[in-house]
Amino acid sequence: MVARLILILGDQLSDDLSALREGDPARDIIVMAEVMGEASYVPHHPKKIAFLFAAMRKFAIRLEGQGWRVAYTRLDDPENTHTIPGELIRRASETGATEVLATEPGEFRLIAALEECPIPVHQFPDDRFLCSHAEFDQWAEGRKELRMEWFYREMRRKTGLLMEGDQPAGGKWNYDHDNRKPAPGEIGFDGPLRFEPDAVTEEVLALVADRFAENFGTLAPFWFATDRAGARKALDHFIAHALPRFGDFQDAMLDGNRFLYHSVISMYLNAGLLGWREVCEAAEAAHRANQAPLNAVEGFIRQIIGWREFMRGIYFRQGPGYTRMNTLGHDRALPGFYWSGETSMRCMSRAIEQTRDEAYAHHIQRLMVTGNFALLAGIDPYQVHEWYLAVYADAYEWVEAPNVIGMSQFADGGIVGSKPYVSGGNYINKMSDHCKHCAYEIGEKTGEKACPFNYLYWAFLHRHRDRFGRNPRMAQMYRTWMKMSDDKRQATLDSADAFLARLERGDRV
Ligand code: FAD
Ligand code: DLZ
Repeated sequence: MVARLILILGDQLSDDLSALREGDPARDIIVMAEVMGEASYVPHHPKKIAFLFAAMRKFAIRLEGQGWRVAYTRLDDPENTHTIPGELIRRASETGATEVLATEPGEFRLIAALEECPIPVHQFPDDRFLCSHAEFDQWAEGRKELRMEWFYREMRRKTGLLMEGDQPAGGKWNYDHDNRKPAPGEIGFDGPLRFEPDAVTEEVLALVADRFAENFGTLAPFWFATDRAGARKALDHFIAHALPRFGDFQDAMLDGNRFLYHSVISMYLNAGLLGWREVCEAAEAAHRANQAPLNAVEGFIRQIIGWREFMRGIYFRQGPGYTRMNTLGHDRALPGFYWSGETSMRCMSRAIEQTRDEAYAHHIQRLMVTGNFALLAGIDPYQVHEWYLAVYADAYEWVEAPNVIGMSQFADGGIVGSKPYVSGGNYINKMSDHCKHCAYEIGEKTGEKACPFNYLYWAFLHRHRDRFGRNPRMAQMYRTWMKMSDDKRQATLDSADAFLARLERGDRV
């Protein structure tokens, strides 16, 4: 029988991949390829590239150990065509294969490239997720609004996670109310489990250091797990040492602590080294063994079977045009300090520095610091999207775009969220200790010394009053704005204009 090719992409490193289930080790040849087409469609963080290449190389070795033949292309292979379709064509001509089995990629760009490939590519659903495209569409059909909370309850019922019969454990679906504590003085967790690079990883690190030296982000020290066993250890470490306090301080930020009680497993989940079910079951087991409280475990499981699946559903339902949405008409260029960290706003510089060093920032840093600033300052959402896609080790379009275009920038006009996530400096001050170290004054509302989030927030509301003024969830804020004296409102708008002019001139802000 003629051999077939089985394509495995860098974020498809799972034993239970649909394309592998369709294949036959005695007949088929697996194709894996490090290509510039994927490594440079945005300037990925070097840690992200190194993580994926090392994990891909080790997954190829694992597959060979299971009896598969693997045609693996290294980045520096002189024959490398540097695109995924190019590598499929090359391997087909080497082996005589006439068809390809693939699992659907997580990005429309690559789905289209496979559809256009001269060799027929059968794309099987990526069933490593809980909710299929058809199931999400069925749930969404006919609803006036798509809200994560309703979707999440369906997923709880479907999985039986934290369920007692048909009722949620503890009597409530959602314990978020208990999960908004400000930054604690001390953190009793040393952060994610760190791994020493082995020989395979060292070789990749040398390659990445050589080829991607210009990209934003530091490569060393490199501490990620790069195989399934390591990723599982990192998960177990989180469950044992951080999960119990995950809920309480989920929204907190600290100037001197980058991870607080977060799991830092998104890059492993998204590359396929961990699966949603084992992660959620490990958390649920900790709760059943009285090792983690319900508010923490419910909050954690909601992120995975709720937000993560919901975001994927939105991406695939909205289609390829989603990343270009710009409902608010924002068009300012992304400020240079997103790439240098050189800003006097302490919360921003800390979030960007840690992004540069770790290819990681936690949810509230992404949403309420760098995302909030971009939205308040009216930055072009497509440029914001490209930045997030490049700088985080967990970033793939299916999950990054709905978080950025939808949740963070409101560029989709309310498909993901019913109101924009915007705040003045007070929120950041309440949830963190950054403001104590900041060059700006959090207590000042106008003028050069005032925290820019303060006046940009009101200027944003004012600018978009026609759109948001009648939103019941924002009515209180508009009432507060209208209660201010004319002079105060004018001073606020003047401060915002002056700041944005400095930003556009490229002055340090
Ligand atoms: P934890 O806080 O420990 O949460 C546990 C897990 O829940 C995460 O590992 C992740 O798999 C899942 N999760 C939590 N929130 C979300 C969410 N909103 N959407 C999807 N999954 C979620 N997440 C990505 O995986 N890739 C991205 O490219 C990405 N871009 C984002 C951009 C913006 C502007 C925002 C606001 C959020 C983004 N997120 C993204 C969601 C979230 O910030 C990260 O999943 C989380 O910070 C990863 O860190 P963690 O593993 O420590 O998560
Ligand atoms: C992100 C990424 C990078 C940096 N490099 C590769 C690569 O060389 N080969 C590969 O197969 N996949 C890579 N990826 C992951 C793909 O970009 C990802 O599969 C698509 O964006 C779909 O999610």
